[in-house]
Amino acid sequence: MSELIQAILDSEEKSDLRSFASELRQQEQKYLLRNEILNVFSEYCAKSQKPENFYASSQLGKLIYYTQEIIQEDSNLCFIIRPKIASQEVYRLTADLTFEPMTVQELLDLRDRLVNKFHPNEGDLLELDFGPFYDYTPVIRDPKNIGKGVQFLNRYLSSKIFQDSKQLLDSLLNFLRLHQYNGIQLLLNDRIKTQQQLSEQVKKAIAFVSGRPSDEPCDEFRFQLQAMGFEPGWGNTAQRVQETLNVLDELIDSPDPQTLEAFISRVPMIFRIVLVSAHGWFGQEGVLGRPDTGGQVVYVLDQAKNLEKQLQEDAQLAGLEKLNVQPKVIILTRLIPNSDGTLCNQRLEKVHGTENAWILRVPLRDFNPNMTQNWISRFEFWPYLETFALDSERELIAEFHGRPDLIVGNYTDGNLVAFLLARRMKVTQCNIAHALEKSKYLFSNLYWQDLEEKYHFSLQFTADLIAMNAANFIISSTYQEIVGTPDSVGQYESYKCFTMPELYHVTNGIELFSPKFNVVPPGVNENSYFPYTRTQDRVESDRDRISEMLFTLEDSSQIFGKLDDPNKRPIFSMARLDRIKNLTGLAECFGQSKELQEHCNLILVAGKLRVEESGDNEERDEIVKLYHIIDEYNLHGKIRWLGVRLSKTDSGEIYRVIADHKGIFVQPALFEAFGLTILEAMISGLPTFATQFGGPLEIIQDKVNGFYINPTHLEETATKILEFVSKCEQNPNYWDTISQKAIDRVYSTYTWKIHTNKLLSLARIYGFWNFTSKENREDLLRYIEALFYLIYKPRAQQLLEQHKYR
Ligand code: UDP
Ligand code: LCN
Repeated sequence: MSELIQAILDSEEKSDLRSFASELRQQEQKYLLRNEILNVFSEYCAKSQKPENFYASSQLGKLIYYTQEIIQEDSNLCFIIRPKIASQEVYRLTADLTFEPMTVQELLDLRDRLVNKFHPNEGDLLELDFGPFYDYTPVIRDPKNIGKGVQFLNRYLSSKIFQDSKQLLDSLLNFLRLHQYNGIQLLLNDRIKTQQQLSEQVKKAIAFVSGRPSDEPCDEFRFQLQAMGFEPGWGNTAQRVQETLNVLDELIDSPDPQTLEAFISRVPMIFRIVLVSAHGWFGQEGVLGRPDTGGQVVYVLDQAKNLEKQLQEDAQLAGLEKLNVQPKVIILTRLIPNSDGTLCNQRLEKVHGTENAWILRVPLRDFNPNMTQNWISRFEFWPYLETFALDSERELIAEFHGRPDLIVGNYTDGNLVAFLLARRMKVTQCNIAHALEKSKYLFSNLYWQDLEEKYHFSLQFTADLIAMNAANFIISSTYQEIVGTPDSVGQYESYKCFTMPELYHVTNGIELFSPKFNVVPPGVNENSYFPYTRTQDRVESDRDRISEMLFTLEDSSQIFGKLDDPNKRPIFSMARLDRIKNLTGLAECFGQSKELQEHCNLILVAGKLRVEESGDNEERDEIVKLYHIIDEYNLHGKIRWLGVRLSKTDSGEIYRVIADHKGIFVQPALFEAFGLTILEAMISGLPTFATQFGGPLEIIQDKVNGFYINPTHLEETATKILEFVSKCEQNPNYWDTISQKAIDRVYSTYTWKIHTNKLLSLARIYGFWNFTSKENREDLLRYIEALFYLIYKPRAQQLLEQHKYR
């Protein structure tokens, strides 16, 4: 960047820079974000009659393109520049046009001064820096490989085997001797003690099994293998055993990443998994659409079912059936005594359609019953997590008759509990964010003190730092969840460097280039959500009932609005009623476009219809706002608002019925971390218009299998939808083409089979990596513990005090 800046200063663009800087100084706002910077720049270009391509062709335009933020202090301007993904440079532009680099500390101090929270005495403020702990782990170099941690590790480990085969093969041998199931030894026994023996015996065993019929069950020759040093776990048939041994043989002789991955993915080492989803209503019926209960619950339930299936398949292929191996998956959540008709007050609930997957609900310790007996917002949940983890540990050990093999956390609270459990039980920890609130709320860290009463971000962001650094690996649904796009910062990236004025400065909050990050997107439940054209799998009476509910049924207790013309093309959306989901924005976009109203009806499935029924601030505000918009634009006769909570089958059928009517799905969120409704709509065959802010950018390929919208530009969004509608009116095949492409996209890229395979292979390779690298994480974990006890816990205690009087 410094060359680019120098080039500007040395050229005639210097005077443009001067005038633009003066333009910036005249802005009322002292803190400008990217969008605002671009606006000021285009105003400047218009005013000074710059050629149309000035932004693209000039050096200054380039600088502006890379600038994420500009902060003004006195006559200085601080440019926060992101020259490439996951990197940041900061410069001060002074009044006499000198550019000086600034340190991270100077930037954080400047931000503090901006909100009048600066403490000039050095050493007044705690500085958090996780950088040194990553010094001893290998890091990815090229930002485009971020999120492909496992490929990187495989490459790294196999090259290590190649260079230093003695040490790594020793580790591999010890690793293979480690595995047991319920006290039964797997893979290797004491007859194989050295690397040399391993290599010889593998060849012997290959020769032995290759002489047997390929489909002979492994039990028939179990004792011969045992005598050679091999225990169960190599395969269910002679052929499978031979294949596995061949892969090992190849790994010993000529290691490469694919062979390593192929071998480790076959090692039977995971049988018991915990998925922690602590807050919210976690159940199988009647919970969705409530505040805090949305995609995460859908995701975890589907993941549990599919993990069980995959573990069973793997155990069967490994030849462990006769050992009575029964993989078990437990979803750990809180028990809510006042459960409002749901099963959230039940300790144990079997997951439908599984043999051994369970929801285990552990109550919060008794405190003010107004809090602990009821649902608690995720923003208020922090004081209860430590004791919840302690109590859960006992219950998990009882349920599993031992320790689990893998603990997966979900969302900040679940990830913190996963950290506490994994630390105590010495188990591999995996994190899943679903959404990191930090990027959802603008300036949430800078103004944390003002927001504290409502959101308690000081606890949430501290918990995030703890859990993401402690995790052995992290899976994200998209690449941009980690490091954003060329012009926007990623969710994890936003934890790299930030200030929490008067609490701490984070100078290096997370290593984005660490192989711990892996992109593993979720799938969609293919039993509930499938293409509308699969009529043989649809139930006619359901279709008629849902159709009536969507378009004509009059029932003011749960449906608002009567359509003047139910035959118009439906624009459909379904989401929880919170601010970020922005259903009100969609209603407003529809309200402002008379033309859209001429062609279409708007149908929303959104939580509740009445303010009195909601206990959530944001939900109440959104309900009021939606009524207001309907009146303001007089949308009566053109909109239906369904305040219903649908069963899984009904929610699948609803998309299909909309597709029967050649409708479209719109997801208008101001920001969406991933967006399961988008997958659901697309697999059903609905042309989908989704926000360009967040995950949908990776799910949809614009104009190929769906469309991006900018939900802050209402007119532009309406025009995009109208363009599509009129294209379909001229050529009805157009709707079918996009519909089919949407279906294909989901089946090719977003299935639970792909997800679970990848997740399990990650868990295995990270298990092996932890074992072989003997990476000493103890110093990192001690640092993290100090944060937990010295920052998190006292603040949680304070919040608990406040809860006394709720
Ligand atoms: N959902 C539902 N009823 C509602 C609202 C949402 O069944 O009233 C379901 C929806 O089908 C999807 C999930 O809740 O499976 C929402 O997931 P998404 O990832 O779109 O958003 P989140 O709520 O997690 O932010
Ligand atoms: C939470 C969200 O906000 C959504 O974007 C995701 O799709 C969901 O969790 C599942 O990961």
